[in-house]
Amino acid sequence: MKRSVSFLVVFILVFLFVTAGSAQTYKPEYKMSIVVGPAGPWGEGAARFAEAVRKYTDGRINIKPYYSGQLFAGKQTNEFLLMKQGVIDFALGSTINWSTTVKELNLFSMPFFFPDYKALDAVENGEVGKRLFKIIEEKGVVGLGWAENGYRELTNSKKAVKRPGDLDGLKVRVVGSPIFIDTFKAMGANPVSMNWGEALSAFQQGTVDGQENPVVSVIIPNKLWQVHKYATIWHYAIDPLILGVSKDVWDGFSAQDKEAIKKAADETVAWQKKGAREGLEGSMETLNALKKNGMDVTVLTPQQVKAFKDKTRPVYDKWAKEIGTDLVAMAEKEIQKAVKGAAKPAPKPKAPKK
Ligand code: X2X
Repeated sequence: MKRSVSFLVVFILVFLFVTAGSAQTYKPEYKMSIVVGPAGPWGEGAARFAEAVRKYTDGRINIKPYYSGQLFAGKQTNEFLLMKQGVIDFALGSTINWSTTVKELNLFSMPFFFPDYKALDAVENGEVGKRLFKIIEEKGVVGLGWAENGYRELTNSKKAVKRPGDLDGLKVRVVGSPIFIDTFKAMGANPVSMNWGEALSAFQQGTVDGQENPVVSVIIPNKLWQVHKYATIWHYAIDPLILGVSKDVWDGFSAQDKEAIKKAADETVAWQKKGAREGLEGSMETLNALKKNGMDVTVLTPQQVKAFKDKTRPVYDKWAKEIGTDLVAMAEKEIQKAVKGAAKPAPKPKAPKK
């Protein structure tokens, strides 16, 4: 009798040990942070990701997107820290907002640094992108993919901005990341840092004159033509998004669920990037949408861009040191390669064999 009792106890203990090792204790809801609202490719990308994860994990992982910065109580530059601390589980987050914690991410905010999307993709998908994901992982966030807010363009309520002198005294709202203050000061403007959550009412009240954000992801969904008549298309900085998950949360998922999440992430970022670039890779359709809504749109010529770029040279010098000159040099090499590759004439077709 005694023997069978102890046998039973051992059996129960072994059973508990084995099941504790394999059973995943998942949260009923994983919180996902998004700075902007649900409209546009940024917000829609988050919803699609949550949906795809639910589908591919057969409902085991339930992600809820929290829009308009609800999870960080206004201060968008806190997003990364809150992920690290486990307050936020997932985010489709801007590299700008994370750059106050991860200084290397300022690479993307370097003024007039990325000439086109090909160059950006080459950097994200190459050694630099891998290094950046390694850095963020060491700081507590696993990167699942590169998505995009887009090239940041200027809008304002006062005048058409075509040359550096046009920015003199213009009050421009920027994100609370110091490189933006440096860049706009260098170009002669009067930058004011402000969270996105307060920016829309500041535009309405006219407490600032302008702002800078991408056309498809922010200017159109927020109908900024209602507050700003002038737009300057100058591609002065790019804003990649990272689809990320808190490392502690990630480590708690089973191998099978990690695969499912990766699949959902790959699909989401491909769709999202395409959406953020819609109409901006050569066609004027998207800019016409701004004009139709009454905006005065100036697309700067390469010479006009150069005048602004020259002004920001000291910003480049200062921030290359902050980011790490080796990382900046690596990115520059990849950019040059991408630009040259694109300029190369297509190889001649081989003569058919006789
Ligand atoms: O605050 C902004 O300008 C925004 C929405 O683009 C970012 O989150 C970086």
